[in-house]
Amino acid sequence: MIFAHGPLGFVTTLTLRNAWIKRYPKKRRFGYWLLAIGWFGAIFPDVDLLYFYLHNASGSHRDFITHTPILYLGVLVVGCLIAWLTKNTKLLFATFAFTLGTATHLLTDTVIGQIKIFYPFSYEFYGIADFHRFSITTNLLFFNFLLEGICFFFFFYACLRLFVHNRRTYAIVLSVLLLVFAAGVWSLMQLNNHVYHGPHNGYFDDSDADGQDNYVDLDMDGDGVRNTDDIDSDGDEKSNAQEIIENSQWFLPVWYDKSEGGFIQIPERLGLITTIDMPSRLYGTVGVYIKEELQDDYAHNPNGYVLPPTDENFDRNSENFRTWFAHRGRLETEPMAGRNQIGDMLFLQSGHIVVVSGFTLTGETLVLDVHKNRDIHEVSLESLNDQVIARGKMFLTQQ
Ligand SMILES: [Ca+2]
Ligand SMILES: [Ca+2]
Ligand SMILES: [Ca+2]
Ligand SMILES: [Ca+2]
Repeated sequence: MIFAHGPLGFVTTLTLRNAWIKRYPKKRRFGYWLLAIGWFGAIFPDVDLLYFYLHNASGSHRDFITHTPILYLGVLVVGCLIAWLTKNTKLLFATFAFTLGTATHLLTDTVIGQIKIFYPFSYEFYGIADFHRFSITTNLLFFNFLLEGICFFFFFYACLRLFVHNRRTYAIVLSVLLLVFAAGVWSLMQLNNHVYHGPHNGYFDDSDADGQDNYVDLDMDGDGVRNTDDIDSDGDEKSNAQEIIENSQWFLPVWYDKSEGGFIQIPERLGLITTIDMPSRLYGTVGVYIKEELQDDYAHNPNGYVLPPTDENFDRNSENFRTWFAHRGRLETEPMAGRNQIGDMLFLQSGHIVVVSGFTLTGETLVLDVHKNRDIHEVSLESLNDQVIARGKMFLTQQ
């Protein structure tokens, strides 16, 4: 969940507020404080985003202890203990409200993401994506935003019950709320047709059970061959080339992210796409994670990288891509000399990047073209009227 953490914390804390008012009818005001604390608790785990965006963007912000239940269990135990020793019921209720809020945050984060539920006993991430049902995993964004909408609806509904006592106003506001909710669901269904639905390789899973999650495992299927050298990186018995051909089709109805990864990448997290993010997402579907490849290379040889891994655009930079290909001996700067292969990243004269996604029967190269000024298409390279100035060979081996 992205937006509705606070409202959900508020709504769930209503139960505590009611319990408080029942017990202390004369101290109603503190009931409102409990709601505010519930709201605060529900957004608190994302405090690690500050570290991520302001200091170091090289990992996942969900890797931090602030996204693990153990921290808040600790807060609950310590808070209750102090409240019990000092006989302070306000502190007791405040502790409950805060930890209830954090619990709703972690729980709803398992909808589109995964969290380390059993940390520090296990470093594994768990979430709804673990069900591995295609109908679920490809519609997670829809479920997520439907859930966000429901949370917002109940939040406004609760506010209505709390603060509006005039029956006529109540009826009008409730009707508006229902209309807005219905319009929101309809818009979401439309949007859902234009966001990325393609397969993903269980980013936080550990396919080969070697203790390294897929997204940091440079040999994801554990067959001893590095992802970028492996014919079948994710070990699902379909070659990378075959999967690139198939998976590039998932991009075709997607809308371009006109903010170019802006608004702290929320449109992108919604499933819209930019030119620079398309290759990473496409390679990710076969089990090759560019960000981690680049990080690994940077650790050995930072020469040529224009942005460091701590920059959030480290893996969203054309020059960094080129540097990585060059360091691995896979950058061809006289591209007309060789042959295009599936998965090649082509750097065009205009600065645009495309990925080779197929060939026509007559041998023409087809590329996945994600461009801000046109619909996302799979087109013949020739039709782009743009010269290839460099070719990055993503996969060494072809079928
Ligand atoms: Ca692994
Ligand atoms: Ca491998
Ligand atoms: Ca393999
Ligand atoms: Ca495969």
